Amino acid sequence: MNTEQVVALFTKGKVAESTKLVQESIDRGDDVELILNQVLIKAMEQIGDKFSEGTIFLPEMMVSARCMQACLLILKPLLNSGAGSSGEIVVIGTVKGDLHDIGKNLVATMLEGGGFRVFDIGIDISVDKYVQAAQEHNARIVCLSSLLTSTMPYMRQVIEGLRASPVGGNIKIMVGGAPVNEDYARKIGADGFAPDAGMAVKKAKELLGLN
Ligand code: B1M
Repeated sequence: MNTEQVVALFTKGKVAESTKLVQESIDRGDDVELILNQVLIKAMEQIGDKFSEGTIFLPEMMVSARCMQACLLILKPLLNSGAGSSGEIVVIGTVKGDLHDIGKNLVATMLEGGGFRVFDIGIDISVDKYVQAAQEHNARIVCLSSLLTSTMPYMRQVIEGLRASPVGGNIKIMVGGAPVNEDYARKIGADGFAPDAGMAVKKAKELLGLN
């Protein structure tokens, strides 16, 4: 299985063939993290580049997302192997105006695998909803995801809203998503940034002094 094959199947919306390829790769004993990071995520990046170049359009990006989600369903039990439960509570969501959830779902899966209790509050999440969820679930960490340069600034509003809320003193806030970086995270007042799902687990543990 290689990235080009996956890009070709994804952009044609071939869900069954895509999942078959992933299953065969697992059955051959290929490393699950390599399948995820070196093939599937790389394929989605190339699909994004093709969209930017104008060689594919929104429908292809939408069917690609469907294929990716089906493939991740196969990988999920293998990624989510459980590394001892801390039981610490994380609330995660994609910020208002942003509908991208594949990366956010992956971060949620990996955090669960890392022993956290995760409440995924979905996409297009307003400041009020983050605050409400953090209070309701008594969260120790709130994770914000943003995939669009146009929705990144909203993360600052969420951070300010959370800090000003009654639970503000008790929570750590982490941010991530393709256009986000460490500098930006610091600038908007986040406690932590993670470039990918694996690092999100490490960062969450570090912020709570677990390990
Ligand atoms: Co969209 N899209 N999209 N899209 N899309 C991007 C993001 C884009 C870069 C493509 C491109 O043009 N090259 C571009 C954004 C450009 C920009 O902002 N400058 C873009 C655009 C423009 C758009 C629309 C505006 C297109 C349009 O309508 N004209 C539109 C916006 C809709 C909206 O949100 N309001 C749109 C729509 C869509 C689809 C619905 C078709 C679909 C999303 C489906 C879904 O999510 N259910 C889609 C897709 C699939 C993509 C690309 C191709 C792939 C994203 C993805 O799933 N990657 C994407 C291209 C790209 O990212 N290069 C693109 C795989 C995923 C595993 O990676 O999400 O990065 P990622 O998550 C990673 C890390 O970022 C990190 O960990 C994850 C796992 O390792 N991470 C976190 C993520 N969240 C985190 C939170 C944390 C920590 C780490 O908290 C602590």
